[in-house]
Amino acid sequence: MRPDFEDILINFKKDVEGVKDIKSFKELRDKYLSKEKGIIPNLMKKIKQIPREEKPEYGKDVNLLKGQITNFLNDLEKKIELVELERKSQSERIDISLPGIDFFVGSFHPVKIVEKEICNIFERMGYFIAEGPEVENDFNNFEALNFPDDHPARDAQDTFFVSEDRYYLLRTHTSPVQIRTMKRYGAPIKIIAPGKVFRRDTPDPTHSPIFHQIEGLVVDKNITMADLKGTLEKFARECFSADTKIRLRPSFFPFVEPGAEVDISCIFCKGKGCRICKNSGWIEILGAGMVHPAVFEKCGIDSEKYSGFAFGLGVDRITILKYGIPDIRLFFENDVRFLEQF
Ligand code: FA5
Repeated sequence: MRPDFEDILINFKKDVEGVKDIKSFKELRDKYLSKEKGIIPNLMKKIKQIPREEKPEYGKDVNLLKGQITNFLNDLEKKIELVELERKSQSERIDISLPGIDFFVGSFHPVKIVEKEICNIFERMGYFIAEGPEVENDFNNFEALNFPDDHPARDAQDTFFVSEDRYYLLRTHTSPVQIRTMKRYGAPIKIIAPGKVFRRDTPDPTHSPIFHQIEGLVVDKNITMADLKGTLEKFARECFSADTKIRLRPSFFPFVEPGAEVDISCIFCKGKGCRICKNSGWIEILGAGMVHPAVFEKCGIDSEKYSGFAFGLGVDRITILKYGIPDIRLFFENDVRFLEQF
């Protein structure tokens, strides 16, 4: 090879040492091979000025030089690409041993969990879900439910009224949904109505001014107290355990006749008597009875033709029983440490 070409090759090898990344590699390649300014293409262009007899030798040496530099650059490009790839995978590497980014996951409130469970039990028995507003009127909440004018439940001591004339109020139970449903759809009916209710009760471990009830209402021909008892027995077994028993005690609600308080056998001592059932072996969970004919009349249903039963259960107290919660007020304090356990 011509000595001046050998010098070019030596300089090229020195330049190669300065190549650190793909950018400096491209600069080097352009310096030697770019069509306009590259050293090798320039040498090729110069062939015209070379005396004729030297041309073959010159041409051969230029091609040799070009071949060596091109081969070298091709190898170098592959190496540089590998180095770049390695650098990229290092800088973008995911350390799977690092802890993940924690974020807050919400959950259902315990009262809502139990409300859903109870609704599911009744839905499986063919009940539809009905709803009513939390702000009610006196007619639906009291009058149509056969509460006499001087009934203590109508007293400001017990009820949150929302209008001066005391016609509008926060419903004190879910029973007004019975009235709304009967007036709207007539008989037959088979519904449950879950929702919030409000009473001016002083808070204590088992009382809260806001709590939750589920109302049940069945109206059809030939509905008897035996249907009520069988339904509640089935509910108690599904909600608590298969060996749970129920007991009906006579009681008074103006919108049912006869009326009853319904107890379940204590789920903690299985009826033997313990601190929770106050040694009685029984725990009260709901009120129930046969729909009073006066209520049917207010709603335009013929009480000679139809009969029905109704019940109303306190969801908060059932939740307390199911989870062994010591105080109803925990449901309304919104303490995440309490709520996230469910
Ligand atoms: C009623 O509210 C009737 N409407 C139930 C009813 C419906 C009877 C249909 C007959 C036919 P009572 O006032 O007993 O009944 O309340 C029902 C349930 O609500 C109680 O058994 C209790 O579990 C719950 N409860 C009552 N007051 C409170 C309160 N302040 N805090 C939490 N739960 C309560």
